[in-house]
Amino acid sequence: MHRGAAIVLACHVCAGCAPDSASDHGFADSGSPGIKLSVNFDGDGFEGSLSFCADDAGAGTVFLPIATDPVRISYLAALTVANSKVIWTTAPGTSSFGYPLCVKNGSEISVLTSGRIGTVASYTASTGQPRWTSLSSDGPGERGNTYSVVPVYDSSTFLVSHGGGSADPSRDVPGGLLAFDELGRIAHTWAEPDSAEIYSSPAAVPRTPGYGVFIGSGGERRGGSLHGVEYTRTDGFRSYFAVPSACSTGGFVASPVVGDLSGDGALDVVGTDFCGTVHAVSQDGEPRWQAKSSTPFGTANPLLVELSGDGILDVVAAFASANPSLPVTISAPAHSEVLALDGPTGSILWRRELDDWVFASPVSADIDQDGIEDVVVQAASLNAGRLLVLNGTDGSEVMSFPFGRSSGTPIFGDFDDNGGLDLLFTDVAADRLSTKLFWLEFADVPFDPARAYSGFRGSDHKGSR
Ligand SMILES: [Ca+2]
Ligand SMILES: [Ca+2]
Ligand SMILES: [Ca+2]
Repeated sequence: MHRGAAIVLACHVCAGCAPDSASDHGFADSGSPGIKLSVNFDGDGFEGSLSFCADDAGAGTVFLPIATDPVRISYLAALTVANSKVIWTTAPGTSSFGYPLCVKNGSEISVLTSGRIGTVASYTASTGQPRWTSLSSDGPGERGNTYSVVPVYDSSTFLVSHGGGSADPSRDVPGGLLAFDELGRIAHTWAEPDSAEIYSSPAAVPRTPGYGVFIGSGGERRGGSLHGVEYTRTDGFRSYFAVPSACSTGGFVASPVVGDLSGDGALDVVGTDFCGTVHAVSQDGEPRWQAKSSTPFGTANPLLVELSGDGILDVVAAFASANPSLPVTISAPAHSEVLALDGPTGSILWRRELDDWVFASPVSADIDQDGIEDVVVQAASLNAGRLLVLNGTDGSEVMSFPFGRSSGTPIFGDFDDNGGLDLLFTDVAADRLSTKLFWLEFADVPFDPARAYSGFRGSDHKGSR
């Protein structure tokens, strides 16, 4: 169905990177969209979400966090995808996690990135020059990880969540939120009321008198809550609702998303927990519905997308039978369930079971051009991964590619400005020592610059954290 797309493979630097060829990747030379590029990176990009920052000319830079263990060799890589050049990488130890946030201040573009050691750093986007590093902890574990940074007040203030990871794997650091300014100076803090850890990133939407901030707490071994927190620049944070996870053995690891699920114009919040449950509440915390998966672990952020034809957003949620952080569960047979749920009611539109783990957040575009959005998921097993396009109407497979082992979210765009829809995604080697970035073009699918391809309000960071 997508004929004639040229397959062009290039390969760029990194130690031991040999030129690729189409045959190395097992791609047929017809019948599938074109692989335009693959780039190798040393290190583990499993948990890093891609971001793309366009400049005024429409060209731009792709940022990829490599959150390799040990943390001291983690780094952020930047490349211009149009010519496949890696333009800079940060120094080893400037660890990176979550979704790198592009910030435009006049003609100056910078990127904010979080670390696994309680830090946030700002770099000049064109050169990788450090601008500042803030929120430094006294040592690993004080704040735990920091996750995706979210802008509020026209990017004069930024919010970031932290918690969870510690240098001592038996200890989970209590979670919280920080608000800081464009120079990294902390203005306000919020502590998770039950001292639960945090692994998710906040969603923030305007809500009188400031912002409604939604964050999931709890983690991989204990319960937590989906919190509604008010934020104002003058008074800081104030908790106003908390919805508990459905079990005491898992909290909200995925990030919540925000959209109107009932068609009344008011925003709702959707979170997935580690108990196989999707929670939909109003942005005031009133219950809408819950839906249940037979598979427990929700590391993928839910996707809000209209699938049913009624013009109201629906929910796609993915759950896996293993938690990538816990070896005891990853030795279990790979299994996952992708649910499409009617926005107003939570009833199941379709359910798709896979013999892989879906850890990454789904994204959507109308790949088969039938007028209904299709759902792109990355499915991982111990040794391999694949990227699947599921028909948005019934969950059946539209097409698949034999790469995509990652928990980072892929991104849609038109990176070569030729009008054809492109997708960037990563595939991490089974030994987690190297990561390959793929650029796919769906040449027959027009890119629509007016729409957002991933998520819907809140959690625009798209990250799995
Ligand atoms: Ca709908
Ligand atoms: Ca479709
Ligand atoms: Ca393109």
